[in-house]
Amino acid sequence: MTEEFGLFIGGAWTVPPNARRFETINPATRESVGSFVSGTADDVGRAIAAAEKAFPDWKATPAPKRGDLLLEAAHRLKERKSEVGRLVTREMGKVIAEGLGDVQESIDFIEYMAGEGRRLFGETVPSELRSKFCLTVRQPKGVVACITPWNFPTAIPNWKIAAALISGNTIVFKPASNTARCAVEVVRIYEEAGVPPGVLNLVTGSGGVVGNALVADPRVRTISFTGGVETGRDVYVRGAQGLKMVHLELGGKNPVILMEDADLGLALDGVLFGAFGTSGQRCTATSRLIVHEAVYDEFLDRLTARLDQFTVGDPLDPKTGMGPVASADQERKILEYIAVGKQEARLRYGGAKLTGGAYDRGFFIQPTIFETKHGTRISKEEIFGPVLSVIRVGSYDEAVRVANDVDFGLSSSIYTRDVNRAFRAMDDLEAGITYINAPTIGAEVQLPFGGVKNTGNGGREAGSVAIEEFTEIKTVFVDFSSRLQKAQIEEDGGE
Ligand code: UN1
Repeated sequence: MTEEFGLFIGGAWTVPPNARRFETINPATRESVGSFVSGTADDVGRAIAAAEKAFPDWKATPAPKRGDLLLEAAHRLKERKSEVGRLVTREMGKVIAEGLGDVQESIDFIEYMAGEGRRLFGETVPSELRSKFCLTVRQPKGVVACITPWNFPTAIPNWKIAAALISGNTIVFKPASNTARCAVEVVRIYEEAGVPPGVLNLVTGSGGVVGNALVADPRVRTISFTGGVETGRDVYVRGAQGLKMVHLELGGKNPVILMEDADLGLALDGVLFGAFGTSGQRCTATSRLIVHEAVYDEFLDRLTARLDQFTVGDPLDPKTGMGPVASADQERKILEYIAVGKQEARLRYGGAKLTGGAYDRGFFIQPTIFETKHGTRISKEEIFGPVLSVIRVGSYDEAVRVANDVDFGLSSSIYTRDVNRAFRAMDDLEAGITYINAPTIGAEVQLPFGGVKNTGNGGREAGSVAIEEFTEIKTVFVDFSSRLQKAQIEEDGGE
């Protein structure tokens, strides 16, 4: 029997009468993981009302006390790390080391944000007038919507939830449908930690219904969205109608530049992890390898030799290198791109769905490498799967030109031993994140995360800047002169 879960509204798990349901499945086996309520606009309305009701008291709760709640949540998640990590792997398909990493990233960030409860700094700034004091304070925004993807089913929700909570907001959380079970677990952690009723609400269901209702509702002041570009643009445009703050984290087409002086062994490990970790389903995944011609043939030979040793299979087996892709939908899209690649580029490795035996039960695709010219669709569009486009270049300048000539700008990387070139790359690469001698994935939570161009609309998550998304700045002027003082206007009215 598939276990059934409800919505979490106003501090209680509820199943609305006549609720329609959907199930999530394990992408390695197609076994059912859980059954969830397809939330309606009405459910969203109730969740927003609960969040609105809970807001004044949560706002009034001292931020360090809100931090205590986060620490408790982090503590509980730590105790259950292995169980929740396995759940991530079962429902999303990433290998178990990465399932555990997903949970660890949640723990790290919740702890980090707990500390932010004793900072939430404002500024004090001198006044142009005597006996006057000027300062800023941070205030929560109110009810915020967190709309999250399936590829980091605990970490990305927690990036948003922990930052929103410490800032004093109340939340309606709408997770990706195919990782709804993980979302339930995220909410349970906060529930067990004692989050007051209404402060965190969960409405599962489709983007078309639940997401739309959140975006349309005037009571939701801020929307934090991570997902695809098309949906993100739609959320942004429609959110703009209500003059909402919309924070977007969208796609990537992240390059690794491999220069002729690179440590090739180091780069091999990095490219394998960056391109095929999480089956390439990270916004930060290495999807382009831009290689200097002097090391091109050698590196590709070594890369394909390493892939021959790579096992694709059961993600719960610690020896597996790469698990399935996350869903039938993902499999279809990736195979479509592979078909495009076969038309426009040279297939160097893989390029097929894995079949036979246990593979037939899940969504398994070979790690795939294309050799391509810059400018093909596979070299410019986000694939979000285990497909690496390799591009040959003749110089550093050409490498940077190619790296930058895409619509996205999330992560980027260069392998070189030349310190001057490394620092130049730091300046030259158009991306929110640049790695030197490391792959494009694996950002740490205490640093800002986000990108330029179509990767977003200028905001950053993680790091202490994460609170900017979820706070308003209030400017306060305290005049203790006991008389009317006029800024900008001379005392004697003179010129
Ligand atoms: C994402 O894929 O949207 O930097 C997030 C990384 C992870 C987060 C990725 N820490 O690869």
